[in-house]
Amino acid sequence: MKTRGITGIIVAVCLMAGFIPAQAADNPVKLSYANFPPAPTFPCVQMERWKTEVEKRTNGKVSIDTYPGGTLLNAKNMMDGVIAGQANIGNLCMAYQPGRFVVTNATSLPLGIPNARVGSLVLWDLWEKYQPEEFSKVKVLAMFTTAPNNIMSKVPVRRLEDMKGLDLRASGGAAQVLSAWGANPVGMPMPQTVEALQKGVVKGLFSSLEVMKDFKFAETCKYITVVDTVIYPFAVVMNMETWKSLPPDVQKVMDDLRVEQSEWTGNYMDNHVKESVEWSQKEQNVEVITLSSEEKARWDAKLGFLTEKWIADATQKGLPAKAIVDDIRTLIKKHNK
Ligand code: DTR
Repeated sequence: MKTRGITGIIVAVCLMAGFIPAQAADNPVKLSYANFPPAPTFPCVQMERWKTEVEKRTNGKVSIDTYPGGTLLNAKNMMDGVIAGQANIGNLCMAYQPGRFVVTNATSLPLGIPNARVGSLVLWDLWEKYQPEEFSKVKVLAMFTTAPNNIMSKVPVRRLEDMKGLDLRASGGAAQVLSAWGANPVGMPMPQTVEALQKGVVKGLFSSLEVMKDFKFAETCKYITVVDTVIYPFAVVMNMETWKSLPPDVQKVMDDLRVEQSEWTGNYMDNHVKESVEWSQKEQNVEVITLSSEEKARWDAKLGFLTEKWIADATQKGLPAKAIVDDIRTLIKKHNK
């Protein structure tokens, strides 16, 4: 009794002095945030940054428990798991479900997104303009993309002919790019790629280059071929009931963070790609192969049909496909200034 009285006095004094945020002393809102890849990778780095910012900006009214490494939801059940409320928040790679996220996956067409910062801002604007039906059951908290994909392989790829029949891991739009170049795309979420490379199921992968360091792929893939092609789009979504239950001031903090977080992640990714390539060259003796402009033109020429094909397919599904592609092109110019 006595101790409780003293504790009460201490809490009251702290509150008056502003040491403890009012809500934190009551019941902070607890939220779970699920992510599929391991903690050191970029989707989880951005998750921790968002958690820190939200906890700080809500003065402790909100506390977020993060679950990296697929411990709560994995790559394939992320969206449905969040809709069902198995996690309050989840981060998903939309390329893993190409048919489900048709509009936003159009950003992974070969339209020339130059880096992750531009990609993230383009994706955000595109989503906001079209508000596709597939997001109607969730609240979107951020959207971002990887940096452009490049080839990481155990064998050198110097010419288009070297791609013939090469087993490379890729998902979604990126897999179609590999097929167009004559390679054999093998689809699987990123976390499974480590074992697939070790066991020789694939000879390399097609992804943004920060994974050379974060997944230590540089230990097995001694070659990078710079093709700087398509990106992978990601989304962070919240269960709609959770969103509706949040106090308006907390909602405002999260709303105000949406574009900022998307751009922050793009910038983080772009810088981290540079570090990863330097590390791969210095510490892992990785060779970076750049294509001559004539050789690169041969690669690019193989990709032209992909956008036309996407427009035809998406138009059939009733989407304003041509306008979506035109918007992406315009948005790239706008954000690349
Ligand atoms: N390249 C995509 C997406 C991706 C890029 N870096 C990471 C890191 C962790 C998970 C996914 C990704 C992919 O290959 O899946």
